[in-house]
Amino acid sequence: MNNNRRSFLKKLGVATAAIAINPLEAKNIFDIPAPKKVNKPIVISTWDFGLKANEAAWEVLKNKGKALDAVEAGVKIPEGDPTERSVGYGGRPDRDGKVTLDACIMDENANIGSVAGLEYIKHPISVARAVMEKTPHVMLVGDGALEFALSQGFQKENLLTPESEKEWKEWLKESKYKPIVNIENHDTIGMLALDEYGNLSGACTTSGMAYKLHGRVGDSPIIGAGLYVDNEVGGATSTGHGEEVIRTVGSHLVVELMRQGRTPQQACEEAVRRIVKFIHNRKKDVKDIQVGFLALSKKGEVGAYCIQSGFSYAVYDKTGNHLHKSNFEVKL
Ligand code: SD4
Repeated sequence: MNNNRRSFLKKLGVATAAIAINPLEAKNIFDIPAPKKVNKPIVISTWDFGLKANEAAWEVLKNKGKALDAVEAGVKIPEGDPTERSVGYGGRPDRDGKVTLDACIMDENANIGSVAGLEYIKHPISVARAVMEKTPHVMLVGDGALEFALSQGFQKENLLTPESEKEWKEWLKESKYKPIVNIENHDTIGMLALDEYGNLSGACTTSGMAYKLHGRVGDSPIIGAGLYVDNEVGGATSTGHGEEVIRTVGSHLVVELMRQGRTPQQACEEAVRRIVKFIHNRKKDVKDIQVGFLALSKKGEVGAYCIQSGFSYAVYDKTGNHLHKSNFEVKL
């Protein structure tokens, strides 16, 4: 065999091997075509405090900023607000009086970062983003998360405000863990944004269930449970009893239902019904449990649904910033 022929076959061999390894590389048949008509930019977030958070996110989006920057800026508003008793600074503590924070973030390229049980840092979402961008890992917890945050220049602060401390001391008198639906558990800000470039990102941050066991982790910092984003399909986030959301990998479920053709609204409804079914199967009382899902499709369509009345969400798009009441599954 002459050299020319050998090198020709060698080249051919390499090419063939490449095709054998990834036959779909040339044209990925799983690619979902980009939608033609898109409502963008848009940002949506959970609960009434979503309105203020959306304002900060919109500042980024309207100036052609990225969805990732928008969601980080947005959720930092309730994180930094001591009057919001369920997120970041001023959040209700666990049963030991410690404010432990959970947060995660996900961008259009499936980059993810998360922290759980993080103490003393006002903006856990920014630590989650630093985990995503500056470490080879996706999740840091407890002391390790704190050490990492300090190494990145975050300041150590006392997050337990006098109001939260007073309430906690009251709670200690009976020490019963019975979260009040829509109050002690209306904790979490989940936010999803679609930017001018058609890219999606999401963020989720909370102090978790008030008076939880020290070390308890909810759904909010768990990618797939409290937040999920697939840039071809849409994103979803959740609020409420994290244990129920983890059980169903709720936000991932919503996104996968959208991939199968459900609208964001239909997907949220189906995910809530799955949770309600599991509650019944486990013979728990649905009246003690709240879960709400919020979803945003690649086209900029919004969906929201919850177990029982009381969940609200805010939507900011070209028509303005509006608060909505979510429809719900169970009438009590
Ligand atoms: C948690 N899902 O820690 C959070 C709490 C929450 O609305 O969202 N409440 O389980």
